[in-house]
Amino acid sequence: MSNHSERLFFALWPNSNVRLAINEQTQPVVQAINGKITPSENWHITLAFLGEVDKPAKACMQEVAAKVQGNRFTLSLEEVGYWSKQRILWLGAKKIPDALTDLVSHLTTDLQSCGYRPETRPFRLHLTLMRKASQVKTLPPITPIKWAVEDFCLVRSVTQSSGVSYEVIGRWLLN
Ligand code: 2AM
Repeated sequence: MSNHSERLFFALWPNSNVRLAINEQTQPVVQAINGKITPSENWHITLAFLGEVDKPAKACMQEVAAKVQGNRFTLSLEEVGYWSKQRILWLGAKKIPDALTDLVSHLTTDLQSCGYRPETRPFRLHLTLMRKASQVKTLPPITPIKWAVEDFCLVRSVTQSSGVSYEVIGRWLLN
Protein backbone atom coordinates (compact mmCIF):
# COMPACT_ATOMS: atom_id res chain seq x y z
CA MET A 1 0.00 0.00 0.00
CA SER A 2 1.32 3.44 -0.90
CA ASN A 3 1.77 5.96 1.92
CA HIS A 4 -0.56 8.30 0.09
CA SER A 5 -3.47 5.96 -0.33
CA GLU A 6 -6.56 5.73 1.84
CA ARG A 7 -9.21 3.08 2.23
CA LEU A 8 -12.44 4.71 1.13
CA PHE A 9 -16.08 3.98 0.44
CA PHE A 10 -19.26 5.86 -0.40
CA ALA A 11 -22.03 5.33 2.13
CA LEU A 12 -25.29 6.49 3.63
CA TRP A 13 -24.49 7.80 7.08
CA PRO A 14 -27.37 7.78 9.61
CA ASN A 15 -28.16 10.97 11.53
CA SER A 16 -28.51 10.85 15.32
CA ASN A 17 -32.30 10.32 15.28
CA VAL A 18 -31.96 7.36 12.94
CA ARG A 19 -29.11 6.03 15.04
CA LEU A 20 -31.26 6.18 18.17
CA ALA A 21 -34.12 4.40 16.43
CA ILE A 22 -31.78 1.69 15.11
CA ASN A 23 -30.38 1.23 18.59
CA GLU A 24 -33.84 0.93 20.11
CA GLN A 25 -35.05 -1.60 17.55
CA THR A 26 -31.97 -3.77 17.22
CA GLN A 27 -30.54 -3.77 20.74
CA PRO A 28 -32.75 -6.64 22.01
CA VAL A 29 -31.90 -8.77 18.96
CA VAL A 30 -28.16 -8.06 19.10
CA GLN A 31 -27.93 -8.67 22.84
CA ALA A 32 -29.33 -12.16 22.39
CA ILE A 33 -26.64 -13.22 19.89
CA ASN A 34 -22.91 -13.83 20.35
CA GLY A 35 -20.53 -12.04 18.03
CA LYS A 36 -18.60 -8.87 17.32
CA ILE A 37 -21.04 -5.97 17.68
CA THR A 38 -20.56 -3.02 15.32
CA PRO A 39 -20.32 0.10 17.54
CA SER A 40 -23.17 2.49 16.75
CA GLU A 41 -20.76 5.24 15.64
CA ASN A 42 -19.65 2.88 12.85
CA TRP A 43 -23.13 2.16 11.48
CA HIS A 44 -23.48 2.89 7.78
CA ILE A 45 -24.80 1.53 4.51
CA THR A 46 -22.15 1.10 1.86
CA LEU A 47 -23.04 2.33 -1.63
CA ALA A 48 -19.69 1.62 -3.28
CA PHE A 49 -16.57 0.16 -1.70
CA LEU A 50 -13.53 1.79 -3.32
CA GLY A 51 -10.65 0.07 -1.51
CA GLU A 52 -7.21 1.70 -1.42
CA VAL A 53 -7.38 4.98 -3.33
CA ASP A 54 -4.46 7.30 -4.15
CA LYS A 55 -4.70 11.10 -4.16
CA PRO A 56 -5.47 11.66 -7.87
CA ALA A 57 -8.12 8.93 -7.86
CA LYS A 58 -9.65 10.39 -4.69
CA ALA A 59 -9.88 13.84 -6.30
CA CYS A 60 -11.48 12.27 -9.37
CA MET A 61 -14.00 10.39 -7.19
CA GLN A 62 -14.91 13.55 -5.28
CA GLU A 63 -15.54 15.29 -8.60
CA VAL A 64 -17.77 12.45 -9.73
CA ALA A 65 -19.71 12.61 -6.44
CA ALA A 66 -20.27 16.34 -6.86
CA LYS A 67 -21.74 15.77 -10.34
CA VAL A 68 -24.15 13.01 -9.34
CA GLN A 69 -27.63 14.52 -9.45
CA GLY A 70 -29.48 12.19 -7.12
CA ASN A 71 -32.93 12.61 -5.61
CA ARG A 72 -33.82 12.35 -1.93
CA PHE A 73 -35.67 9.25 -0.78
CA THR A 74 -37.05 7.60 2.33
CA LEU A 75 -35.55 4.32 3.33
CA SER A 76 -37.59 2.01 5.51
CA LEU A 77 -35.25 -0.18 7.55
CA GLU A 78 -37.55 -2.97 8.56
CA GLU A 79 -35.75 -6.27 8.42
CA VAL A 80 -33.04 -7.87 10.53
CA GLY A 81 -31.37 -10.72 8.66
CA TYR A 82 -28.48 -13.14 8.91
CA TRP A 83 -26.07 -14.31 6.22
CA SER A 84 -24.83 -17.64 7.50
CA LYS A 85 -21.89 -17.93 5.09
CA GLN A 86 -20.46 -14.52 6.07
CA ARG A 87 -21.85 -14.82 9.64
CA ILE A 88 -23.17 -11.27 9.40
CA LEU A 89 -26.22 -9.99 11.23
CA TRP A 90 -27.61 -7.04 9.31
CA LEU A 91 -30.37 -4.47 9.19
CA GLY A 92 -31.93 -3.91 5.79
CA ALA A 93 -34.86 -2.73 3.72
CA LYS A 94 -37.37 -4.90 1.92
CA LYS A 95 -37.90 -2.23 -0.74
CA ILE A 96 -35.08 -0.28 -2.37
CA PRO A 97 -36.35 3.15 -3.51
CA ASP A 98 -35.75 3.89 -7.20
CA ALA A 99 -33.74 6.99 -6.26
CA LEU A 100 -31.33 4.79 -4.30
CA THR A 101 -30.97 2.31 -7.17
CA ASP A 102 -30.25 5.27 -9.47
CA LEU A 103 -27.71 6.75 -7.03
CA VAL A 104 -25.78 3.47 -6.75
CA SER A 105 -25.93 2.92 -10.48
CA HIS A 106 -24.70 6.46 -11.30
CA LEU A 107 -21.86 6.21 -8.80
CA THR A 108 -20.82 2.76 -9.98
CA THR A 109 -20.84 3.77 -13.62
CA ASP A 110 -19.22 7.19 -13.30
CA LEU A 111 -16.52 6.15 -10.80
CA GLN A 112 -15.07 3.81 -13.39
CA SER A 113 -13.53 6.84 -15.10
CA CYS A 114 -11.42 7.18 -11.90
CA GLY A 115 -10.21 3.58 -12.02
CA TYR A 116 -12.92 2.11 -9.82
CA ARG A 117 -13.70 -1.50 -10.60
CA PRO A 118 -17.30 -2.30 -9.68
CA GLU A 119 -18.18 -5.45 -7.81
CA THR A 120 -19.48 -8.29 -9.94
CA ARG A 121 -22.00 -9.30 -7.28
CA PRO A 122 -25.24 -7.30 -7.19
CA PHE A 123 -25.73 -4.48 -4.67
CA ARG A 124 -27.24 -5.83 -1.46
CA LEU A 125 -28.25 -3.02 0.85
CA HIS A 126 -27.34 -3.77 4.45
CA LEU A 127 -26.12 -2.18 7.65
CA THR A 128 -23.81 -4.59 9.47
CA LEU A 129 -24.93 -4.94 13.08
CA MET A 130 -22.63 -7.80 14.01
CA ARG A 131 -19.81 -9.87 12.53
CA LYS A 132 -18.84 -13.41 13.48
CA ALA A 133 -22.41 -13.80 14.67
CA SER A 134 -23.34 -17.18 16.08
CA GLN A 135 -25.91 -19.19 14.13
CA VAL A 136 -29.30 -17.51 14.19
CA LYS A 137 -32.50 -19.47 13.50
CA THR A 138 -35.33 -17.03 14.00
CA LEU A 139 -35.24 -13.28 14.14
CA PRO A 140 -38.02 -11.21 15.69
CA PRO A 141 -39.80 -8.58 13.60
CA ILE A 142 -38.89 -4.95 14.25
CA THR A 143 -40.82 -1.72 13.90
CA PRO A 144 -39.74 -0.12 10.60
CA ILE A 145 -37.30 2.76 10.95
CA LYS A 146 -38.05 5.57 8.49
CA TRP A 147 -34.94 7.37 7.33
CA ALA A 148 -35.31 10.45 5.14
CA VAL A 149 -32.01 10.30 3.27
CA GLU A 150 -30.83 13.75 2.21
CA ASP A 151 -27.19 13.14 1.37
CA PHE A 152 -24.48 10.58 0.77
CA CYS A 153 -20.94 10.50 2.12
CA LEU A 154 -17.37 9.59 1.32
CA VAL A 155 -15.88 7.73 4.28
CA ARG A 156 -12.34 6.83 5.24
CA SER A 157 -11.73 3.57 7.05
CA VAL A 158 -8.85 3.50 9.51
CA THR A 159 -7.70 0.28 11.11
CA GLN A 160 -6.10 0.62 14.54
CA SER A 161 -5.23 -1.92 17.20
CA SER A 162 -8.49 -1.04 18.95
CA GLY A 163 -10.46 -1.87 15.79
CA VAL A 164 -11.68 -0.10 12.69
CA SER A 165 -12.95 3.47 12.82
CA TYR A 166 -14.63 5.53 10.13
CA GLU A 167 -14.36 9.21 9.32
CA VAL A 168 -16.77 11.05 7.03
CA ILE A 169 -14.55 13.15 4.74
CA GLY A 170 -17.11 14.33 2.18
CA ARG A 171 -20.84 14.88 2.01
CA TRP A 172 -23.07 15.65 -1.00
CA LEU A 173 -26.70 16.73 -0.85
CA LEU A 174 -29.41 15.01 -2.83
CA ASN A 175 -32.03 17.11 -4.63
P1 2AM B 1 -19.67 -5.08 5.24
O1 2AM B 1 -20.15 -4.21 6.33
O2 2AM B 1 -20.71 -5.99 4.71
O3 2AM B 1 -18.39 -5.82 5.56
C1 2AM B 1 -16.20 -0.65 4.80
O4 2AM B 1 -15.33 -1.72 4.84
C2 2AM B 1 -17.53 -1.01 4.24
O5 2AM B 1 -17.40 -1.43 2.87
C3 2AM B 1 -18.23 -2.14 4.96
O6 2AM B 1 -19.57 -1.77 5.16
C4 2AM B 1 -18.15 -3.32 4.04
O7 2AM B 1 -19.29 -4.11 4.02
C5 2AM B 1 -18.07 -2.66 2.70
N1 2AM B 1 -17.38 -3.49 1.72
C6 2AM B 1 -17.88 -3.90 0.53
N2 2AM B 1 -16.97 -4.61 -0.14
C7 2AM B 1 -15.88 -4.70 0.65
C8 2AM B 1 -14.61 -5.34 0.52
N3 2AM B 1 -14.28 -6.01 -0.60
N4 2AM B 1 -13.75 -5.25 1.55
C9 2AM B 1 -14.08 -4.57 2.67
N5 2AM B 1 -15.25 -3.93 2.84
C10 2AM B 1 -16.14 -4.00 1.85
